[in-house]
Amino acid sequence: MASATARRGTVVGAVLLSLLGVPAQAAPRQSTAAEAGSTLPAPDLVGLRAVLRTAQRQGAPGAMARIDDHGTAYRVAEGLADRGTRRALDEADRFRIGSVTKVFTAVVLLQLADEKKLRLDAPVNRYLPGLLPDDRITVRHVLSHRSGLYDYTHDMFAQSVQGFEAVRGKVFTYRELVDRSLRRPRTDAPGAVYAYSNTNFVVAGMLVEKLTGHSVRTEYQNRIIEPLNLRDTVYVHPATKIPGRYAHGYLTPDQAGAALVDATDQTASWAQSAGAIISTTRDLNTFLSALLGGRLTSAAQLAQMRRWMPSGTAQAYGLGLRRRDLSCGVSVYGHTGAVQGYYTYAFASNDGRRSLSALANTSNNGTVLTTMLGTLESAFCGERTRVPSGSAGPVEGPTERPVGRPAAEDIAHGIAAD
Ligand code: HEL
Repeated sequence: MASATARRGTVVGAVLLSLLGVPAQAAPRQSTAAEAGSTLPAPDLVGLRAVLRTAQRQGAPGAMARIDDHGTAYRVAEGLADRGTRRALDEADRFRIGSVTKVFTAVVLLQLADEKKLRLDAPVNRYLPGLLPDDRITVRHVLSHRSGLYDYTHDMFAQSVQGFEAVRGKVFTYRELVDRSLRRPRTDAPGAVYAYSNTNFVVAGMLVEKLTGHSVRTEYQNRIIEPLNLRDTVYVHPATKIPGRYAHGYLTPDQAGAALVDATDQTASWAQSAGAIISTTRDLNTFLSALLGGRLTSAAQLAQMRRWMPSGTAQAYGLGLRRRDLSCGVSVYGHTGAVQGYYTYAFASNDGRRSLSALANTSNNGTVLTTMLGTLESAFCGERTRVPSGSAGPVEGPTERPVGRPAAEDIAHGIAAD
């Protein structure tokens, strides 16, 4: 299983309640013994490699994962970082993490709550007067995707390649993005239901900038990146290049059989505080371990992040944080990301002592996205949930669904299946 190169999957020992307006079903979930971390089964590295190879067969040029477990790092990578040069994907490669950015943005706001500069149940309009058309929309609604604000990316990316090419060089102000959302009716009353919308985390970015007087870039840097020494984590918006060593990202066109589009260079301005951070698997594991380990916010604010709303099959959403309930009964906490060319999974155990970050360098390929969910099973459930080689199911199957339409993922409208 282990070999000398990261591409072959080197295994290396490394040094390393309802008072707040939340409905009853959102009460914090009790941890099980298995979630305590120390009782987790050993990671299944053979199964992990099989998942990555399957993603590759299903259309990802490359796929990789890193598990950090009580100071030991396990790295597995398959395939290519760059189809042009045929350079192998490597764990040192940076990539666009998409909506995993939302966890960073939420952490900054919860730190501001710790500093008494922000109240989660205050209306957004208290801090950004006149921004939203309804004074009942609170900061908590925004961070839990219950604002009812329409997701402007539904229109923007209705056609994947054309939509992307139209914005890849554009620079938007936050207000322009919010205005795009407000041109459409709101989807629900404030607080009514969970409905994922990037608009929420654009508003969150505006709150960060208003309350601190600094750019989100400065706040990510000072509050998270520097304290945790995340050397490969950068926010370069509106620059289009990923600095240093990076994996290229390949967008899958909507038309079956059309050539992949290299989507690496873009402003990611449509995403900004909702999805424009660049990082590595190592840094994401460090970040989530620190968050779940209680080293980024007070225990009280972390508990707020972990007040769950159901958000689909075997998953729930807190404040900028997803919970996924795995087949072995273990729940893990983090986020997923889908930005053109890159699918990311970044999750940690209840105590933060085991973390998994995984990348497939393609997007708009729902089969790959669903397959990559298997990295969580391998990392946290061990061998018991390994899908046998050659069996039916997501792990060996060809692309059976139209591209861009994952089966069981929690995806914004117009992005994937209902
Ligand atoms: S979608 C998600 C994921 N989130 C949301 C956000 C992010 N990413 C986006 O909103 C990007 C949408 C366009 C992506 C593009 C592609 O696949 O490259 N798709 C299309 O253009 C489809 N027509 C809920 C999956 C998350 O996990 O939170 O990241």
